[in-house]
Amino acid sequence: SAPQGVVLQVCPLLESLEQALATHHDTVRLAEQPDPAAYLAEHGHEVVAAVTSARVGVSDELMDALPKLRAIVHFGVGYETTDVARARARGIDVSNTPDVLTDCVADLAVGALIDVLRRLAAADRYVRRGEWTPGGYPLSTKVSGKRVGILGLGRIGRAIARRLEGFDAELSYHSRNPVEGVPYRYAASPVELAEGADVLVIATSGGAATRGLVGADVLAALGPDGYLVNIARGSVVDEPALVSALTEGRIAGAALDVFADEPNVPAPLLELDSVLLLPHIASATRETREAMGELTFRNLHTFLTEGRLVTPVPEVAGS
Ligand code: 8YV
Repeated sequence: SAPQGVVLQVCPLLESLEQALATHHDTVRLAEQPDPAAYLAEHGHEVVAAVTSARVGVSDELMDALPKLRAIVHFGVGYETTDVARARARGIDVSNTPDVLTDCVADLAVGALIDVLRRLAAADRYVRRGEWTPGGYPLSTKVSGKRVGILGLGRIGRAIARRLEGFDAELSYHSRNPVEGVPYRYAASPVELAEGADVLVIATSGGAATRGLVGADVLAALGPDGYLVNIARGSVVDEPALVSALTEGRIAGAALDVFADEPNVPAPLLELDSVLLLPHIASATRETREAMGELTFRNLHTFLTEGRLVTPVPEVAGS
């Protein structure tokens, strides 16, 4: 059955999505309430659906303040910021925005990989500093034909692998279980994956199941000629271990779109030309963000009119 009631917009969202929510539903913006806690105490029981971002999710505290909540709709493919098991136990449905961002995230992963091996952003800085002397810029590392290990072979991991086939990459992957029907070599552990790779690309989901999966042991296995690319979540990497591996030259470089505590980037990384630092922009194109906004809206709208979500998250969170 289709629940009737207030839609709570938990945090600022894409403008066109905010407009659609305001136009078509009885939507309240929590962040714009003069006293959000007072609003929740007085009106929390009116809320049947919450719309939030992958970054913010719905905290346990907020969930508890919404006794009639029936759906949590995320803008973004990640939803580790919401305790899905807790929501399920209360009969709350949860959705995300898979597929629509896969191309852009995979495009950016490959672009970032090429950037860090060929030192493009660093070379741009060199030119802008007026330091260009013929033959003066240090040689970089070839991309085509490299051994690339992909951690997490879901939709995004596979899209990255497909693109890298065009660069004659030797592809391997690690995930909790081998994936049927893919032509890539399966590595039994992240360490084994890193040992056999020149570049390690992290494309797994975030959350408790993958926290710290790439630690000092994996970075040591990647080695001083190895590169790390992370377009997933900063939590997957032991960030202090990564910072020391990079500053001490125990890995060759890294391309990072995500960090443990965004928007805070560890200060030592700012000094390193071997690191590409991006402000979590893998899905951030006009086309993809609009598609994410539309899918977010469709999830909410279908829930409120038909009582079902269009893209519910998988049964077991994180799979
Ligand atoms: C967004 C993301 O940057 O989809 C995700 O999981 O990380 C990104 O697409 C963002 O989290 C949207 O709120």
